[in-house]
Amino acid sequence: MSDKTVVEDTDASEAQIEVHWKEEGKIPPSPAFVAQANMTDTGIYERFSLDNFPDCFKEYADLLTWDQGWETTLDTSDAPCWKWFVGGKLNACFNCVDRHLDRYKNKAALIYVPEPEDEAHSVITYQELYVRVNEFAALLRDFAGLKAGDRVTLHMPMVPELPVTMLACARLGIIHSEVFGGFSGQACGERIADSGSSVLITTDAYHRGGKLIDHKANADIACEVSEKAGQAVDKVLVWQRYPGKSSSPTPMVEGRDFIVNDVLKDHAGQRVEPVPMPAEAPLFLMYTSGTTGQPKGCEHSTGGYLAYAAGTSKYVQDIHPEDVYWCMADIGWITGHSYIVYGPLALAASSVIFEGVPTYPDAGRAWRIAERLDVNIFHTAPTTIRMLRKAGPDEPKKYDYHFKHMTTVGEPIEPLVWQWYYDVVGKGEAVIVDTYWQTETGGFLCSTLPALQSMKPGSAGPAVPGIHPVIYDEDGNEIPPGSGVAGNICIRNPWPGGFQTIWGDRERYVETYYAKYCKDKNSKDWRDWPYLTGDGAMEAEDGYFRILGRIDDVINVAGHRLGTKELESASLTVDEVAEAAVVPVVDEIKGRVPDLYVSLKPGADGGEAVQKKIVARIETEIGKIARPKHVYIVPDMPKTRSGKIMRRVLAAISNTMDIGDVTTLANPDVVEEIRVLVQGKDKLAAKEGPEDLKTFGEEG
Ligand code: 6R9
Repeated sequence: MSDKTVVEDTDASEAQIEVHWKEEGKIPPSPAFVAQANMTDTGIYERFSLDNFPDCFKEYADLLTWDQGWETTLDTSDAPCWKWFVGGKLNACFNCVDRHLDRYKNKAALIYVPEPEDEAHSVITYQELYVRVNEFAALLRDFAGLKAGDRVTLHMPMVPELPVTMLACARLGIIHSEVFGGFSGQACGERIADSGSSVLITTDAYHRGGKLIDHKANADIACEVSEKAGQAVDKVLVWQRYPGKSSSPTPMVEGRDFIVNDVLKDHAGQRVEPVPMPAEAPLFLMYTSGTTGQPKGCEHSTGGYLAYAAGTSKYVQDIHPEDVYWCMADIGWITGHSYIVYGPLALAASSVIFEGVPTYPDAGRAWRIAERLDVNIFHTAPTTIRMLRKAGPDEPKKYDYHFKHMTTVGEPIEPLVWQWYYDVVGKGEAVIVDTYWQTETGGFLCSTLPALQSMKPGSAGPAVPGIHPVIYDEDGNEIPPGSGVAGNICIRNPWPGGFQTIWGDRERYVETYYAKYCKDKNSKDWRDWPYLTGDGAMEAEDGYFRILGRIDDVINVAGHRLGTKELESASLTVDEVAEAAVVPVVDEIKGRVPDLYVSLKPGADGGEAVQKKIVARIETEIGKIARPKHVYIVPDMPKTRSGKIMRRVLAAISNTMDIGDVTTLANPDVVEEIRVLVQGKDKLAAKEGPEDLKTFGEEG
């Protein structure tokens, strides 16, 4: 990378966030990638300009097959609950399955890779998917008594029965609400109650990290929790990990629990007509990943959502039907819904589903899968990239796979980690898209279009076509591009992928996402309702956005608002460091100062020397103002099941505050280890702590 320029330190006001991160050089896509890309027409940005809004999105809607055309592209009459393609009717399952049968019935729709390596992968063709979805839809309708508009909760791990279940629901217009399989029975029960589901669909067991996990046990807890909250579950449908054989010691509850594989026999060979649904009918609910507070059920639409997932899959993911596409996210998150199931299948792609963890049994597993299946599009998150880099920095070289395209999603990626992804995982051949978006947004907000723009490590890139961001400071002033300061990134306009409301709580939807910068609460004009993402961001002169993380993750040191992410990024440039997390700790003089938590690469020496080295690096990269109060070397970071570092937990430990519920974390045990390291063996009495720290680092 050449032409590195340093953004001048600017004198930012209190309402702004200072940015000290260096600008990185740009890397163009290879001619070979450009030659085969789906989108090479620079005119697309003009077509999707605000002058052509909202009709420009017809281009995405036209990727779908409609039973009835729409009359109104964007209906704003219930602002800010936007409705797209009103009057139009379509079926999401038909669009992802039936319509591909003519050309692709014998092509892989899903390729399932079980975690145990001695279990062969299986291929589900479009024809096979069609049969399975129809039979299960018949079961949902005739056995479970479900119909369009009903909600059903799914609590399923990474098994092919999960997309089969989602698509069967979509076929009938049933609103599915998949709860990430790694979530507890308690978390699932709360979501069942919130969504008002009377049917729970689950799996008896699944493999993860070398263990066969009893998943059915969660269903019993979930039903109990939901019942207490006033929502009884009448039926629990249990898919078996190995059909015909129970893999869970948890008994079935007579009259409530049914083994899907048994009941399915009554529906063998049945076909169910796809129900044409209004475009604005909810397709699914996706609860946001916060570990505290009442979860928010984001309601996604049928027509707008599917059009947006398909359009962005085609142009940002560059999926062609002949590609082998592997997104390693879990289908239980929005990434899996949009970019494992709905987007790719709408395009007749072959989508890989992997049951296990990418570093089990060793750091080569992911690359063996890529080699065996000849995957050419790969999609994962920075947390996984860091983990793979930590566990086996040279592993990818040992395998003969070739990616044309790679994605990073979910968090800002440090330029250093980006470079490893590009050089080692991508072997210098693959383009990278850094896709910035949220559960709420249904699809991408910012990313390069890979054949049209160069990559810039650490930057998500410009807004994708049809998305028009604006960065406001705390007082609502627009921060111009290239000014070197950051603010709250908002989107000026609605787009078809955006959620329609929070299930059952419109007021919270308006309050959380629109109240801050709304120009007129009675207005029916979308221009008065910028969408608040809740993220801090900076726009460079070239229009690329750098996302600094949740605005709540900003630390105010003596009046300087520092993005935690850039401190973390500076720490990561120290060789020994594998992961870093920064949290604010109360300081009498400066108000807040950063506390730094780092985990080291295997074999690295965790002595005082490395702590000093990190502090020195932060001082040179950012300045003395950012000097951490402590540097704690920890065995691992507390993480959510989706791999996001729970800075809230670390902040509570640093400030001797109540740690709260950590049971839904991926690694709850590490929390106590860290607490002992920071506070000593005897548990200190929790302090009340200041208000801003209570919400620090909270997701959603
Ligand atoms: C898709 C997904 C949303 C939050 C979002 C932001 C962070 C996502 C990012 C990114 C920097 C990226 N985020 N993608 N930050 N660069 N490319 O992750 O949805 O789980 O709802 O999280 O994740 O802070 O607001 P979700």
